[in-house]
Amino acid sequence: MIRTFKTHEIRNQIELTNKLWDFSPCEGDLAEKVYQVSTPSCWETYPNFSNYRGEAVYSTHFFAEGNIRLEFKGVSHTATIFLDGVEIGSHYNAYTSFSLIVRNLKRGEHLLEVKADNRFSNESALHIPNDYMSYGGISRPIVLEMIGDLYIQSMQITPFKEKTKWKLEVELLVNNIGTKKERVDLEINIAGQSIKWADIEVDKQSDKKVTQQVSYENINEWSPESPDLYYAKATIYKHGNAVDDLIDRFGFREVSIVENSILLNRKKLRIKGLCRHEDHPQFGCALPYAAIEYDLKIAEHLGANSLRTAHYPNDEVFLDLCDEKGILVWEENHARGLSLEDMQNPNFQKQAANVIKEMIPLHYNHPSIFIWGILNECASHTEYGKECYQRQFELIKKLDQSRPHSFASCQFKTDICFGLPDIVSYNIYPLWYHDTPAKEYLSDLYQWVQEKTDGRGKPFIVSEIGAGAIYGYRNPQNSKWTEDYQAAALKEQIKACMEQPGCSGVYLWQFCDIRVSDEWFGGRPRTMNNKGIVDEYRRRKLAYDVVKQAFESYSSYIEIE
Ligand code: ADA
Repeated sequence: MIRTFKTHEIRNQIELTNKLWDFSPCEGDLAEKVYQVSTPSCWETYPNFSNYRGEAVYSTHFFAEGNIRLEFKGVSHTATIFLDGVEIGSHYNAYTSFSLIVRNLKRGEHLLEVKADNRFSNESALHIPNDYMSYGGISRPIVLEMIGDLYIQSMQITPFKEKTKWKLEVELLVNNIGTKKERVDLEINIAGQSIKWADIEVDKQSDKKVTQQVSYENINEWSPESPDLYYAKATIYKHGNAVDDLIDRFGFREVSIVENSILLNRKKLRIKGLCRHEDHPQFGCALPYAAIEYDLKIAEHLGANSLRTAHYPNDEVFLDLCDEKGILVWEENHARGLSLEDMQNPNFQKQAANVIKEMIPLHYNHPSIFIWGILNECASHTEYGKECYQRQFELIKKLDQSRPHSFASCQFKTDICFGLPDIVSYNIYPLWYHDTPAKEYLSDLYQWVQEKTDGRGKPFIVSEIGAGAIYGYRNPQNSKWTEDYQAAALKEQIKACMEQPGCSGVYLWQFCDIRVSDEWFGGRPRTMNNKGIVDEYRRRKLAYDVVKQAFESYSSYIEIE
C-alpha cells in the first residue's frame, strides 16, 4: 500500500510494486539465477538469501508515454536505477524516499531495473553493522506517475493558534519541467475554503513557491483522544483546465515548549512511549499494512500514547495510521551509536543531512509527529560531535519551526550538547547493564543535567529504558534474560521515570524483539535484541501486563500547578 488515502485524483498514479518482480543476485553461487519475488520485500526473507549481503537487481516492465515521475519510497540501502538499460539515478539510505523524472518517454513497454546494495563499507556512514538489521531490497513501494510539464512538488501546511483562533500557513511548490515559461492559477481546498493564487508565472525548468495565511472557524482539533484529520487538495489550472493535483492530510494541533513542559494544544503531555524498529521475521523491515496496523493495535492495547521510530524515518503508511489513531510520533533521522571515528567518516555529514532533507518535507504534514530526533547515542561528548549535532539541529529548524527537536544521549554525565536541543533526552539502563536502583540513578542524572549542563530548565525525557528477556525463558532464580526479571525491572523503571519530577515521560526499549547484524551476536542471544515487550512474532512476554497496568495508571496529561 502506498498511503492509506488517495493522494491524486487528476494525476495518474500506478503502484509498480505489490506484484512479482524478477530478482537476480550479483554475487555468489546463485548469481546467474533469476527468481520471482513479491515486492516490496527484503531479500533476507527469500529462501537461500537469509544472510545475503551484496548487490542484486530487481526488474519489471511498465507501459507509459510522455513525462513520468518515478517515486521510490525505500530501497535498502543503496539504489541504482536503470530505465531501458540506461542509468537514470542513484540514492543512498534505505529509509527515505527519492524520485526521478524522465521527460518525453516513447509510447510503449519500458524496462525498469533497480540495483540494490546492502554491503557495509566506508562509502556507507549510516548503514553499518549495528544493533538492528540493515536489510537488502526494495523494501517500500515504487510508484509510477504520468505528469505533464507542470506538477505540484509539495504542499506544506502549518497550523497555529492566535489567541483562540486557528490559522494555517500554507505553502505550495509547483514545478515546470517544460521548455517554456507557463502562467497558471493555483488553488488549495481545505474544509470548504478555497485558497487561490491567480496568474502565477513559472519559468521553464524551474519551480515556484507560493504562500498564504488563512483563518478557520469551528474546526475540530487533532489530539490523541480525538484524532480529527482534514484533507487539503491542491490543483494547478492552465487556461482554466485542471492539469495536476496533490491531496494531503493534516490536523489542527500545536506542539510547544513552555519552560520544562511539552505542550500539545496547550496541555502538558506525559509520554507513555515505546521505541519501535521496523522489523519482523516474515517481512524484514518491509512490513505490509496489516502487520504495521497490528503493531499499532498492540501499542494502543498497552496504553502507549507515543512511538519513537528508532533509529530512522519510517514508512509513510505507519505515519498515516498514527495520524488516524492519534499516536504521537518521535521521528528520528538515521543513526545509531556512531562513535567519533564513525562521525568522522567523510560521507557522514552529507549522508545524515540528506536524510533530514528528505524526511522533513515529506513527513511535514503528519500531525502525529511531534518531535524530530537525531543521532541516537552518537559522540555528543566530543567537540567534533557537537559541531555535527549543531549543524543538524540548525538544518531541522530551517525546514520546520513548528516542532521541537531532541536527541537520545547515552553519554552519562559527559554530554556537552544539551544546550542545542529543545528537549533533553537520555537512554538509561539501570537494572540491566548495571544494578543501580532506577530511581536513584535517574534522579542523580536529572540533578546533574540541571546543575551542570546547558540543558537545565528544558523538558526532559527518558528516551530508552528496558531489560532483556528470552520469550518463554524462566528459571528459579529469576535471573537476567528471564521473563520474570524483565517484568520486574520494567515495573521499577517505569515508576522511576513517571515519578521523577521534571520528567515528561518515557519510551521503553523496546516494542518487539528484533534481528541484529551478525557482527552483534555478543551479548545478544539468538543474534536478536531481546528487550521487546513482545517477541519478534508479537507473542506477549510477562512484562506485557506489567507495562499495560503501569501505562494505564497514568493519564496522557500532567496537571499544571
Ligand atoms: C541503546 C540503543 C538501542 C539499543 C539499546 C540496547 O540505547 O539506542 O539501539 O542498542 O541500547 O539494547 O542496549
